[in-house]
Amino acid sequence: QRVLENKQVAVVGLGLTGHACVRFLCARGAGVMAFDSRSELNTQLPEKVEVHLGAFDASLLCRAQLIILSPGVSLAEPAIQQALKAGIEVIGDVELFARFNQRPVLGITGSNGKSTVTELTAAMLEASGIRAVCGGNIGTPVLELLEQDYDIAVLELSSFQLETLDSLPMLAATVLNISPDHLDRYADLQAYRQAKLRIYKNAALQVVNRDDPLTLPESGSGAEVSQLSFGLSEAREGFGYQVHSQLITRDGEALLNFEQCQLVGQHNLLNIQAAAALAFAAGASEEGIRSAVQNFKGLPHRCEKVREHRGVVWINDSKGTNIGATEAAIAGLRPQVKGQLLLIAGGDGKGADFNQLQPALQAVDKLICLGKDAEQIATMKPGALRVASMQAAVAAADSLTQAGDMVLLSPACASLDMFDNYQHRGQVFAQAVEALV
Ligand code: UMA
Ligand code: ADP
Repeated sequence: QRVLENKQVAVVGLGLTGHACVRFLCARGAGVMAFDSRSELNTQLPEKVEVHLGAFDASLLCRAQLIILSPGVSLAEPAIQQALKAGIEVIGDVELFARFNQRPVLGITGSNGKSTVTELTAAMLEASGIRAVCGGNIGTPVLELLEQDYDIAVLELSSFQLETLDSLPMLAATVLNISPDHLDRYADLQAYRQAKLRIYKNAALQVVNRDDPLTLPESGSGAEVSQLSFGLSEAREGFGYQVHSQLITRDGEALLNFEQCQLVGQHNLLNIQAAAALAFAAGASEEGIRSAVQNFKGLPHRCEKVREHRGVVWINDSKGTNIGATEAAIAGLRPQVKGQLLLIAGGDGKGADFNQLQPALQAVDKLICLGKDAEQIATMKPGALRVASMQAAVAAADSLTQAGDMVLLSPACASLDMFDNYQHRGQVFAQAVEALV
């Protein structure tokens, strides 16, 4: 704790992360300067915190001895680059957590499935009598965990959080999959992938997806580290799947039957295996793992059924915020649809190339697009509709459907062009669907 006392620390970005950092640093006697590029702040900070709003001022930032960068602020930000050049250390909140945390950690990253695997892993541990907490990108800033009572922290880590993390030892870590996302912050897919692979750096066990070679660490790194794989194929070692019996296996032995799980779709078959691999590494029991999976209903806004009305099923996958997630949702749900599948998509595409969504759209009968990048997505399917609001999207879908059809909201885009966040987008969708009844 003495390390922070009287140290001048700059907190950059005053969202969830920044506020947690300010509280943590103030409690440990640091002198805190707080920066946000917004011109107004609608939250209260302790009086002794020096707040600077508006464009980041490098000369002010350079007065700090340590900078804690929020994940939403890019390391490439010119003022941050200037501070780095001046020799000031720049870290993220997870690195700060690493320097104070003394309890075991499991780490989860990937383009999709992170929150599902994080929650499921924690449920498996809890069902095995191990107290687990979830934190990180899932919504609870990691520093807040330090005050809680638990045996193991299960951390969802985004590529942004991993960029500024160096020294967090983990019992096990996984990169679930890599598909294009956040290309407005990275030069290309490889740069994004490199940020994600950082999660393996201090992990005693690397849990990799053998169906997605991009999740494998670069050869030569960490040769002495153990590695385990999961995948859709049968496997004598690690985790696997027997299609004919629907059994998920561990080292070739039956672990649980996928038919008895409430999660559906191939992507969840992988999510379950990854969670089991992590939970075993942290001491969970087979029985705990089985019962947790069987009871796990999935998280809100992830392929969540809103309701059935006039024989039409309405699904909210508002958390489908990139092309890979929407592809998985279409592939996972299509087998359940007797009639037509309608997709509502669009929002802020974050620089994605929507040509990559085109093959998946062949399994969709009608496409309804909204938001900033509606036009780019609409050109991927002949006859696509463009609408101006979620209410209009739901009304259009309602007029086009009959019993046996399914309407899926899986935007393949971030929500911030039209909504507060993905939860808000999902709520507006659900309300519009309820209003039909
Ligand atoms: N800000 C600036 N300048 C900038 C960018 C942002 O000043 O250039 C300010 C904003 O004005 C705002 C604050 O920074 O006041 C927001 O900070 P932030 O964007 O880092 O967000 P937090 O509220 O701190 O939430 C972050 C994660 N958000 C992002 O990475 C964008 C949350 O993940 C996470 O739950 C939270 O920390 C706790 O760890 C959300 C997310 O969208 C769910 N993550 C992305 C994703 O999943 O795709 C990576
Ligand atoms: P994340 O936290 O990485 O955004 P979530 O668990 O919240 O992931 O799931 C978001 C969406 O991504 C889901 O609704 C689904 O459409 C898709 N998804 C979930 N797991 C996977 C996976 N393993 N592979 C591809 N897509 C997935």
